[in-house]
This record gives sequence, C-alpha cells and structure tokens, in this order.
Amino acid sequence: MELENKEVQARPERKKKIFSGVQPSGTITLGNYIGAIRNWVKLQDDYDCAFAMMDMHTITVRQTPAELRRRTLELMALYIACGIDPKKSILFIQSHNSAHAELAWILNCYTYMGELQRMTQFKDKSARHADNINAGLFTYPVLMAADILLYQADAVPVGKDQMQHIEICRDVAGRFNALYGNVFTIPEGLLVKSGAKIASLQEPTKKMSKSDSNPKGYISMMDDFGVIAKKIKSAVTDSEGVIEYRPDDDAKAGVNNLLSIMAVMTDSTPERVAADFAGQGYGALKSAVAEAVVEGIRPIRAEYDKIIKDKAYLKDIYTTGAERACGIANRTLKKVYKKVGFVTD
Ligand code: AQP
Repeated sequence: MELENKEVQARPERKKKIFSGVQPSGTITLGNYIGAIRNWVKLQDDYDCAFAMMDMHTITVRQTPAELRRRTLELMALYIACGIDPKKSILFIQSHNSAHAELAWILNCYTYMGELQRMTQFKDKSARHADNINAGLFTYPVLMAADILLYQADAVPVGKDQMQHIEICRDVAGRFNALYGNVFTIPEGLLVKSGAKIASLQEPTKKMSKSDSNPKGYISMMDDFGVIAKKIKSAVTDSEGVIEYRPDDDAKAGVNNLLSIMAVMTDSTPERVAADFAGQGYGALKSAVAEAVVEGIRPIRAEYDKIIKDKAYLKDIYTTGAERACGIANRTLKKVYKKVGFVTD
C-alpha cells in the first residue's frame, strides 16, 4: 500500500501509534472498506494500532437501539473478517471507554463555534436530517478529536471526507499544548493514494455513504453478489463513451470512480486500468469491475459468516479490547485533568 504522507511511515526505532474507527451507522460500504479498513490491515505489523466501533458517533443521527447493537457486533466481525487481528491490534467498542466522553467535554471548551460551523459533514448531515440538527452532530469533530488524542496517535488512517476533522483535531491539540505543555501527540491524517474517496454509483460527484437513502448508490459489504454486480452495471457514467481517467473532470466522475475501484481491487492504478480498457465500451469495464469486487469480497464474507455466529468469541475480544483501551486512555485523561486544574489525587 502506498501512503501519501511519508512523514508517518513507521521507523524502526519506535513503533508509532495509530487510531481509527468506523461508525456502525449502516452496513459497511465498499467505500469504508477501500478508504479505511482495508488499509488498517496492512498497518498492523508496523504500528501499535487501536480500532474502534464508533457507536457514540452513530447516535448523532437517530438509530433503532436493537439495530445499533446488532450492527456494532457485525462491524466488529467484519473488521476481523477483513484481517484485523485482535492479537495485534486493540479492538473495542467506543462506548465501553467513558474517557472518550470525558475528554470530549474538556475539548469542547477549547474548540470554537466558528471552527465547527465550517465542517462540511455538519452542513451535509444537517441538510439531510433537518428535523434533528442536534448539538452532538455539531460537536462530532470534538468527540473525534478526543478519540484520537486519548491514544496519543501519531497517525489516523481515514478517507478524504474525514481530513477536515483531522485538521480540527490538530488545531485543538495544538491549542491545548500551547497552553499546558506537551500533553497531546499531534496526529497526521493518513490517506491512501488510491481509493481515498470512493463515489456514489448513482451520484458520482458525491462520496459513497452507508446512510445514503438510495441503496443503488452504495455497495454494502453484505449485499448479495448478484446485487453487487447489478448495482455496478447500473452505475451512472457519461455519454462520451471513452474510457479515460480524468480525476479533475466532474463530467468523468462515474468512469473515474469505476477505474479507481478496479485499481484498488486488482492492485493496479486507475491510469493503468484505463489503458487496459482503452477502446472498449463501458459495459466491458463494468463487468470487469463487478467481477473484481465480488471476488474481493467473497473470502471476507465467508470468514464473516463464521465469526458472527460466535458471540462468546466476539464478547471476549471487545472485553479485552476495552480493558486495554481504558488503560491507555485513562493515562492521557489523568494528565489532562491535572493540567486543566481538576483535583486528581
Ligand atoms: N466513500 C468513501 N470513500 C473512501 N473512504 C470512505 N470512508 C467513508 N466513506 C468513504 C471512510 O470510512 C471511515 C469510516 O467512516 P465513518 O463510518 O466513521 O463515517 P463516514 O465517513 O461518515 O462514513 P459514511 O459511510 O458516509 O457513514 P454515514 O453515512 O453514517 O455518514 C472513515 O475513515 C472515512 O473516511
């Protein structure tokens, strides 16, 4: 995997720390897999990693409680099926570590309204959920900053959509450090070169999202293989009929997206895939993408089907994970409490 940010490449002298997570706000999409989870797997050997199921973020949008519980465990089974190894990485449920909420409160007092008002995700989600523009939706980036800073993460592998939140996290951490000394490690966002933004199949200028109201726009990692192929074959392209990778051309967004997906699934580059398909029609490209995606997901699904049945195994992992996560996070929190003037002993 090629990472954009060379500064956070692991160095042998000290294992750097990584934190990341996904919200169980729906079934995981190909976008979440390509932009996030797939890359975590490769980072586990070189970094100390902690990965969480971000259930606290999920309730910024109304959820059905039983579904949220089910999806949280499904997400964990999927992490493992994708290759996250609980022996190498800490795997836990965010709400099992109350330090996240505690640090988020403190950081709220060091984050400006103006900073939060600029966040694209807040603007998008408040437009989509106009009946429920709650304070949690607004302060989502503060909780995310707490998630990251508690673990003193050097790097946070994310898709492009989350880079704005990483920036706010860095600003808040820097502000806090300037006041109180070196409390937090300032994290870097870690983007993959290919697939950092997988687009909706129906509106290719938008990102693929698991909470999209149109299921044809996203590929769920849980979709039937036939459904996946059908969704890809009905992906929106353009009327030009030319297979070329033009990443800065919105008119080409649908084709660019298919080329990017194909590139990731076949360890190639969008340019090389475009060259391979030059002169062919969109139908041929779509068939090849469908096959590559289905074959990429097939082994993950087989593994997932086994893991999800073993509830005792899952419980064991998230219990151990929470103990380890709390141990690390509470050290940071204690330091923060002391710095801001709370009585700690
Ligand atoms: N389309 C995407 N392409 C590449 N990466 C993506 N990610 C999300 N969508 C894409 C990355 O997946 C990680 C987890 O995201 P999240 O679930 O915590 O929140 P999100 O970014 O808001 O993802 P969704 O799917 O759009 O969720 P909903 O619909 O609930 O808002 C992050 O690293 C993200 O960058």
